[in-house]
Amino acid sequence: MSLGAIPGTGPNTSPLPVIRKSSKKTLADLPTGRTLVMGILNVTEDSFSDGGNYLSTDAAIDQGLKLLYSGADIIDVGGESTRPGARDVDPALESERILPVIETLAKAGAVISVDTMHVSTARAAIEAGAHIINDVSGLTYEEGMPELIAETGVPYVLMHRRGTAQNMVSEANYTDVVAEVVQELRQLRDEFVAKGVAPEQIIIDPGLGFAKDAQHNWALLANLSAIEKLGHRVLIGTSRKRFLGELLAEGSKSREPLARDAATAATTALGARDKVWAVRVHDVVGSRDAIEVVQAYGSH
Ligand code: PMM
Repeated sequence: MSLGAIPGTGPNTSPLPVIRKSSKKTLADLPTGRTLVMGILNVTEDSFSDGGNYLSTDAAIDQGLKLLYSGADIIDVGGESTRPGARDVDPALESERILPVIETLAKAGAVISVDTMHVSTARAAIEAGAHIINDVSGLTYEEGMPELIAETGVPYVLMHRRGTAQNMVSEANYTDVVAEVVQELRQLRDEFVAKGVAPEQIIIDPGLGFAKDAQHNWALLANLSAIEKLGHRVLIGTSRKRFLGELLAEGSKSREPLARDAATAATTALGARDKVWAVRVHDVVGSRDAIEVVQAYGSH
């Protein structure tokens, strides 16, 4: 039996496809009464769990449509891997990878966010129909990004990260991770607002796994209310991340990324209980189901 066929593992969590009809087209049509699900579409060769799977435009569009019809509220399209040690991708190549995918998925009725750290890519993506910019660069954001976000008025995911993909592992030093992340996010937010970005445009993300070890991630996940106190919508990204692999390790062998989806859905349930705005995940069905469970539970 292949790993993907075992119930509860990988993208084939359900033995039958789950289809949730989607007709939304704009940000304003997104549901407001529950945590949203952002499906991950990495048009990259080296992302840690799905690198190389969707590098061709056709494969990426196919996967985007699968995410959409399995219930993703937003599709997060990225053309550059952000994992520790990842190589920088030239913004021209990044745009070449993602623009045709964005155009097609936006026409198909998807709300699109774009995972990019580059101002030129973000601008081109917005022109191609993207609705949200998701920037993981944190404290090292590219010059001109606040001005672009102010000018276009699009929602902007402001994520916490110290350092770059090359050196962020050595930056994971905190005395009080929750207080320091909140403080650094507040400073960043204030810089963006000072440059003309409206506070309502900003979505805050604690950046789990970015310059954070497993204990830092758990502390942040257990204290989302401290992040929410900044007064913005909150997004979290736990999907298949290393801290889940370490939690589920057998001996010294970390659980494989594709077999971390059930644990990811559990973190979605935790986030939904804390009323986060959205979760960024690979396995959309597992997280949509988890959110429904939390909603039913909360209504009694
Ligand atoms: N994680 C990854 C990439 N982009 N964006 C946001 N806002 N938050 C995250 O936690 C985040 C992100 C890394 O995961 P991937 O390589 O599986 O896409």
